[in-house]
Amino acid sequence: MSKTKTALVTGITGQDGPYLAEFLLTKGYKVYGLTRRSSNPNFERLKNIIDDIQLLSGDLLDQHSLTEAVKKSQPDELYNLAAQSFVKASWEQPVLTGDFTGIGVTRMLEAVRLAKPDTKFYQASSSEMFGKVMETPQSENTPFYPRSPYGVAKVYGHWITVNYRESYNIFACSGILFNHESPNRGLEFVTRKISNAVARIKLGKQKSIQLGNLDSKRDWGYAKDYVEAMWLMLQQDRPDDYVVGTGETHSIREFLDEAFKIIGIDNWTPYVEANNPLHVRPAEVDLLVANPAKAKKILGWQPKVTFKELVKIMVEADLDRVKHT
Ligand code: NDP
Ligand code: GDR
Repeated sequence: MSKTKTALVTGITGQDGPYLAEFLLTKGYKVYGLTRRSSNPNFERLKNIIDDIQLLSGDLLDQHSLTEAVKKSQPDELYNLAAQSFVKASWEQPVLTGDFTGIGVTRMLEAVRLAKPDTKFYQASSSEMFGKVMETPQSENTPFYPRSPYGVAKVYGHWITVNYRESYNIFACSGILFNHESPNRGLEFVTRKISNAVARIKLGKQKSIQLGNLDSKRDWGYAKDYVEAMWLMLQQDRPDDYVVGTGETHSIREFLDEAFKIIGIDNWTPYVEANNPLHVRPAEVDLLVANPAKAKKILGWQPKVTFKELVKIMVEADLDRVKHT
């Protein structure tokens, strides 16, 4: 009989953590999740699996708690999803973002090195590392040019992961994931901000939506598809880095087109205030589009949900949620 595998997931309370945990549970894993102390814990996204996982306390700023979490859980696989992940906030809290999203990766890797060095390690790297893109589409070989303190911190996290692989022979992979969304996306991110506002406008609870730059383009996929790619990376014979995305790009305007169409509105301009200074960034990432050929060839990974389907999933989930609140 094969041994039950154990996984430790940091960032378990975020968007991706619960989807990944659910996926690992269906594969028969014992799943531990790392959470940080809060006066008002919010386990809403964990409600379907809370009884099936074990939570451990730890903070990316606190080396001891991370090492203890690895010691206690003895994971075969560690998925490091925890980060300050909101790009706009990284200009407001650049030092904290560097500490969580950058140095936090070193702390996690040190925990592995000290407590269980044969753990397979996944680092949640980001397409934001490409920033002011040096080529299109972006692949594993495209040079980085980050455009925010968040992007800079992720570049650090990426290279320290590569460095621990090369220095200590740790099975460490970096997944360079492009934007992935879902009904569980935080309300501050543009897709969910739009799907939620569209639902509220339809149900008469909101009149308009304030946004920033509508011209930037993103390669948007569905979060549930992307957690499978994370897992696949750790099932290979050797550790490596992979770009994960759909290979398609769409502007915020196109997202608005699709979202408003679902509630029967073709011209959304009366409902949208663009270029609101609160939401415009000091430096923008104009265009991201993945070249996911390596992930397809080596991992056999392909996205299942299309852009249009993604918008529909999100708007319909918010219509349902708003109706019942
Ligand atoms: P979220 O912002 O939804 O979740 C972030 C998680 O990190 C939360 O569970 C949060 O906990 C936790 N966290 C933050 N700070 C700390 C800390 N100091 N100590 C412990 N935990 C902490 O992110 P996503 O789920 O969307 O993304 C997961 C990872 O993937 C992130 O690293 C993100 O940067 C990266 N990424 C995401 C992409 C996307 O499109 N979603 C694309 C590419 C990369 P709490 O609930 O307590 O705040
Ligand atoms: P991003 O996602 O910065 O790509 O990072 P976000 O949804 O925040 O922004 C996408 C684009 O939309 C423009 N935009 C707005 N964005 C927000 N949040 N709010 C607005 O009102 C608004 N108006 C326009 C932005 O300027 C930007 O061009 C996400 C995060 O999940 C990161 O953690 C992850 O690494 C990357 O995706 C890949």
